[in-house]
Amino acid sequence: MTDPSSTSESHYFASNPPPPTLPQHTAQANAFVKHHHTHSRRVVLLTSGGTTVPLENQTVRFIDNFSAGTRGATSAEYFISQGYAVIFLHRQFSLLPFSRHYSHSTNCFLDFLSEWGRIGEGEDGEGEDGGEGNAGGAATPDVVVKAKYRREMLSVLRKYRKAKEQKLLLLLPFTTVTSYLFTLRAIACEMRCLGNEALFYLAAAVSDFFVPPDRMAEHKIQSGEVPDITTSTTAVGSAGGGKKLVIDLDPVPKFLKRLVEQWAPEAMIVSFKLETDPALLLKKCNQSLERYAHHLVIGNILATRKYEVLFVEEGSAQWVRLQTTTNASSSGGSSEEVEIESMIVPEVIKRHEKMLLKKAAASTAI
Ligand code: PAZ
Repeated sequence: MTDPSSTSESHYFASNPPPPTLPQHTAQANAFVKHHHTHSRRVVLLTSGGTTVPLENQTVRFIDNFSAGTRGATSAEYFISQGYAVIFLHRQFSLLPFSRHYSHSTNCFLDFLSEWGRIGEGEDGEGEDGGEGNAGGAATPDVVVKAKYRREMLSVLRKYRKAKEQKLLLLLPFTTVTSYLFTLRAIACEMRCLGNEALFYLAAAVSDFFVPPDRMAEHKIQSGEVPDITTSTTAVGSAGGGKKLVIDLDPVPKFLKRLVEQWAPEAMIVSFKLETDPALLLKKCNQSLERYAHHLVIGNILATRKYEVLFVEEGSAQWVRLQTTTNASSSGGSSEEVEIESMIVPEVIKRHEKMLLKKAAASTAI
């Protein structure tokens, strides 16, 4: 009997246009994978951020979700520090590894800087250059990092440079759910040569629904007009005489099954599951494991995702929690805060290593 998910997935790829960036991103992934394969380095495909669902072909409006890419960008740094090469498939303009410490924060990055030699610029330490300033007055002052941020920034800078020099990070952006899925499929196929050295860490918040192309409005939906009845995004008269935008979405086929069974059959696959109702979390994680038969589901609740996550594997469920409930999100300032990804990533790697050992033992036993 034909698996219905396989036909809906084939239909999805046949009926939606691939992103124009696909050939370039595939070639980049190919070169990256080859490079690290020859250096016997493990590679993780890490997805991060939210996908959009466009409502118009020439997109003015789209549906989005909350994800800023914190989990993904933070995890990428820990994978790199553990010797993995990272393909970072991320929502365009979401947080990036390393630069995340100084972007999207409450501080503008300019707040970390001061002019070299200027004294008494403000009450929060500006001008405190440790006595090295050119108070004598050079013609063009230099821009320097404020003393109180230097240690932390130097540490981030060194890690970033090392990752760049060793080519450990490949940044591939997406925006829509369709471009995400096309790119995920293409990269997974490029990674097949890595066998079980490949790891998938799927932290992106991917839309479950989309507007299929045959029902997509070409131009900006006009609030004053009732569009063609055949379009899915249809403005109709409401009971009150005003206009209502009714959006008719189709389900996105479940791709995890395809990833596990066909695109990356030997790799270790870790998915994330987000819920808002704690009573549902374990059940949904178990359902996901049963349905897709992959290795690990990491469950998290929207409100507490920065402090605790639930590791769910076949036959076991285990909470991983931070000791304190301090907000560990990046502020660029203190290095004291512990990020939960510093606990998640080593736990995932431990399981990856176990899987590699098990497979190695099985192949020598044959
Ligand atoms: O991007 P972020 O750090 O704000 O959020 C991370 C997350 C909650 C999107 C991620 O941990 C997650 O659960 N991703 C999968 C979501 C899902 O499809 O259920």
